[in-house]
Amino acid sequence: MENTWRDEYCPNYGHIYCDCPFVVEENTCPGHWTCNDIDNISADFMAANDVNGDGLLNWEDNIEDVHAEELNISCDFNGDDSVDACEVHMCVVLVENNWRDNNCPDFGHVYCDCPFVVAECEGSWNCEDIYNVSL
Ligand SMILES: [Ca+2]
Ligand SMILES: [Ca+2]
Repeated sequence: MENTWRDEYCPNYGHIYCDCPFVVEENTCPGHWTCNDIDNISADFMAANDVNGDGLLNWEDNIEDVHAEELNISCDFNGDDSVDACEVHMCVVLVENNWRDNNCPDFGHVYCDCPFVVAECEGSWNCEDIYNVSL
């Protein structure tokens, strides 16, 4: 706008060129996974490995021993010897954050809620119950 104005009123004055004074955060990290990607990867992983379709990955799925062992060690966060969809999901989130630490340390971590419904535990309290009980 300034230069258009100068063209009109001071054509001999020349144009002005200014560097942008505002820092636009270069917050990019090529190849990173979004929560959406992580959801899809987790779902694919479950679909590929949950042979009997009960929503859990464990010995019953005939996964090769070593594979299942690794799976349990790295993803069985509650130690019940099965890996449910949310544990897979959490595992993928950890993998992603680990990757970011190595490749884009300034990019920050991703936090994703588990998009899967895992088996309900009858009589258990959910967060809302606990909130109500705590009052
Ligand atoms: Ca299974
Ligand atoms: Ca588990």
